[in-house]
Parts: sequence; C-alpha cells; structure tokens
Amino acid sequence: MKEHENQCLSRRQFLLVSTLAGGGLLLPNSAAAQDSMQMPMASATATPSIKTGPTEVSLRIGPVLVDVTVSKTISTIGYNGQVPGPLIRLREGKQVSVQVFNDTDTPEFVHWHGQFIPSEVDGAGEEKSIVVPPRGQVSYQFTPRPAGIRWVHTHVMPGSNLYSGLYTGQFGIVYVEPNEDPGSYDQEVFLATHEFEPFYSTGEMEEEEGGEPEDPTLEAEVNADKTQKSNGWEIGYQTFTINGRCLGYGDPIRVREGERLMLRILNASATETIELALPGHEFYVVALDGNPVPRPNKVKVLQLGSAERVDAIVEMKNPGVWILGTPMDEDRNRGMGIVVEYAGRKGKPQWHSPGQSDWNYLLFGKSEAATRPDEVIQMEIGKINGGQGGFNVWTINGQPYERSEPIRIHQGRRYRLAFVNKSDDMHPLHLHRHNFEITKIHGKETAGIFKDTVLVKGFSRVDVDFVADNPGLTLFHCHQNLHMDFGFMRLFEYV
Ligand SMILES: [Cu+2]
Repeated sequence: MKEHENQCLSRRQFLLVSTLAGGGLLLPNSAAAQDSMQMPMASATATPSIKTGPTEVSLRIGPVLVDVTVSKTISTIGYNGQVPGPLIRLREGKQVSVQVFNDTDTPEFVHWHGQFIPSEVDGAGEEKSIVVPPRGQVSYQFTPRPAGIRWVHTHVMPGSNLYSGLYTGQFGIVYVEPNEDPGSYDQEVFLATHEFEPFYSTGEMEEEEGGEPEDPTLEAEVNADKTQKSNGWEIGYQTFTINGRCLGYGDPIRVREGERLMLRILNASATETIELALPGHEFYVVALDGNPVPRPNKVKVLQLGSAERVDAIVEMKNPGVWILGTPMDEDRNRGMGIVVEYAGRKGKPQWHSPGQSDWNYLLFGKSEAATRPDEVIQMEIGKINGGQGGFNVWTINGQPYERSEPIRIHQGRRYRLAFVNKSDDMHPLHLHRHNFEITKIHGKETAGIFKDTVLVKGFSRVDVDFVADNPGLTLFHCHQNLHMDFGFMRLFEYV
C-alpha cells in the first residue's frame, strides 16, 4: 500500500499563512451564502444572483455520526460534523481563504475536484500538494474557477482499508457561482450519492458492471490470454444514500406543479457507477461535470461514474409522490433514492422501472470533429487479475503507477488521450486541474462536451483532448478507488 507517500511538509510550512485558533464552521462573509449553507441541501432554493461570495471557508475533518435511517447510524469521518459536508458556494474568480483543521490521527489531503488551481492547493500527494497533518491545521488561498458544480473530497488513498479515503464521508458539494447566466429554473436542489458499509466480495456480482463490450475484438484478445488468474476483490455496500440518508428517511424534495426543478447531482462514491430515474418525468440535461453542454437533451435515465456531476432540469408536470432512485432494485431497497413530493400530495412514493437506459454522452455533443490535437498520447488500460492480496493490478501501457515515469507535456499544446480499455470494467477517468473535451466515443466523433471525469465502458475506446494551460504537476487517475489505489494513475509533468 502506498498511502501518503509524497507528503510534503516543507510545502505545508511554505503555505501556512495563518494559524487561526478554533472555529470549525464555514465562515462566509455573505449572508446569502450563509443561508444557503444552513438549509438542508434538498430544499435549498435558487439564489441566482449573489454578486459576492464567501472569502473564507473553514473545513474541519473529524468523526461524524450519520443517521442514515431512524434506527441505523453510521460512524465515519466527515467535514464540519455532517455528511455530506456543507454546501460551499463560491464566486467564480473571487479569491477564497481556506482553513482546514484535522481532528483525526491521520494525515489528510483535501482535493478541490474540477477546479483550475495550482498543484500546491489541489490536494493530491502525487502533485506535492499541501498535507493536512494529524491534529493540525493549514491555511491557503485559491481563486475558484470555472463556474459550475465542483466538489471537495479526501484524496487519501485507502488501498485495502475500507475505513479510509472516499469510503468515509469526507466529501461535499462546491458550487462555483457563475458571473453570468445563472440559468432559468424555479428551485435548485443539490444531491450527493454515497454508499456506506463497504465489504469485500468476489467478482461474480460485478460481472455486468462494464456493460456490453463496445469492441468485441478487444474482449476476444483479452480472453485469449489463458495465463490470467480469476478476478480479484470487488467492493459491495450495505447502505446506499442520497445526501446522507437512505430512501424514505431524509426530507423529500418538495415541488409544485409547473415548477422547473434544477437538479445538481454528484456521485460521491468510492467505487460505484450509478443510474437514477424519476418515474413520470424526464431529465433535461444542461451541464456535465458543471460545464454547459452544446446540445442540452432529454433522457429518462442518468448515469454517473464516481466523481461525475450532472445538471438537469425536470419539469414538474406529473403530480404525485415519486421515488427519484436507481433502477437497480437491490440498491434502491438499500437506500439509493430520495422522495419527490408534489405540494398537496400524500401517500406511498411510487416507483416504475424506466426500462432500458438511454444515457449516452453523444446525445449532448456536437456531431462534428473537434480541433485536431498537437499530439496523441495512447493509453491502453490493462488489468492483471488477482495480484498481491487478491487485488487486481491496473496498468496503463503495461505499467502500474508505481513503475511508471511522469508523462512530459508542454504548456500551450493540445493533447489527445486515446483510451483503449482492455478490461471488462467501467472506468471514470479523471484529470486534475484541467478540463478535457470528449472527441471520440466508440468510433464516433463529437465536440463541445467539456468534463473532468469521463466514464469509459468495458472493452471500449474513448478519446479526450486537453490543452496544457495550467502548469504544475497534474494527476490523472481512475476515480474507482479499487483501481486508482492499485496502479491506475499517471502523473503529467510540464517541462
Ligand atoms: Cu477504473
């Protein structure tokens, strides 16, 4: 296990600009922002025109008890005494001072996922970011950008320890308010999905996970290798939650007929890809990973890999009491859902299967070729079954992270990452500190979809382009912890 291998204490001292005593709560200087943080996330109303944002944010890492149902409490680690952490509304381009207090006995990394900020404050050990020492505190500043739904989460690599990293409750939604175009909707609701009580399982139950192979020749090639052992450990969960509650136990999303509901959804899972549907309604998807899509489109099923976000408007035109939840019955019965209740309607929440998923990134992109890259970087994703301790080892171009060299890139160049997934699993592939543009999926060219995490299906090919415009060490990895922690990472180094 290679936890915390790159902690950089000198960097911490360099960045330690203040030593505030006490104070564990978020301390925004804007009343509007403060209100938004004190409201339960499921009923936060739209605040489309805050012209200021908080100048100070305080995060306190410590033990939390999460009442997922009336009779079940999860003991975990979280931010500011709650799971998810408080909704943090920042203003695009307005510098914020961050204080992080660590009330635990382990060093922590706090990663600001999806923001174009310096490596020092991005919150990843491999990037030599500031480390939050056990029982210690750090302070630093950054300027939030770009606008849209981002998030903050621990970047400690749990490895085989299911009480660490993203298996805990250390995550929260960050919304960077745009300076222009707040959007058109009546109510805004932030939702974060997360699973608790992880356990090790054998691979069989996960076999369907990668979906239908997009390229059967890749599958045939991999299956021809008879030296492979059987699949290693996978993770299952006892408890599924949205905003820290199992289905039926939190506040419902309360709506009125005729209202336009803006859902801003984050999958804060350590390992799971999820789907969500709302019977009798469609999702009008307007942004992916917080970035407006060129072609907003309607779907009946949303799909989010770990770390992905979707902004979707739902026209509330089918009065009743409904379940917004996963189509997977077992997971929904374990909590993955939230009740949507129209005003004046009572009764048992209704669920109907949405049928076949219609989710496809291509629905939201332009049907044309994107700008040509200056350079193509091939990334062949491989899996070595059942390595040390029964864990699969993940490789890029045949090498796990531990044996790899950083990939050297030049400022100003446009790089195409050409993924060839020679494994049966789906991978939510994340690039730190940059966005990328999806340019090709399963042989079809597209343009205009900008994301920081792309879900690559089993035995498939996906291309994404990024412009090297934010110098500093930049981590690339699969956001599935069981993959990331066992080899599935690369470091980009500007030269
Ligand atoms: Cu993966």
